[in-house]
Amino acid sequence: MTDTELIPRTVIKPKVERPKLHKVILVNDDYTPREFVVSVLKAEFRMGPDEAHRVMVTAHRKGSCVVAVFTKDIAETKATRATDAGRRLGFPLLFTTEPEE
Ligand code: TYC
Repeated sequence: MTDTELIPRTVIKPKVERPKLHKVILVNDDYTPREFVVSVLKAEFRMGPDEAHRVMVTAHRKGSCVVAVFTKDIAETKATRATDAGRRLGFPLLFTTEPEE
């Protein structure tokens, strides 16, 4: 019998699950200026001007556009901050979140 056979073993099964990602969605409205939407996308979501413009135009044409995916906390914080940036200037700009399938 070897020494190691006397040691009771606990088999630890790793139980780590990948956190579910949440989408941040930009919602169109009739009042927020296009350039302001682009500036919020650049500031809050670190987008370059071309990507920010493309996302803004997609939301404008289709009603909404997925901006990015994050863990739940980060998605909600960014959506709130971006929505508040519009509200401070009296715009109805809205960012929402929803879990990815
Ligand atoms: N529809 C707005 C306008 O014509 C621009 C806009 C685009 C607003 C996307 C919100 O999520 C939005 N001024």
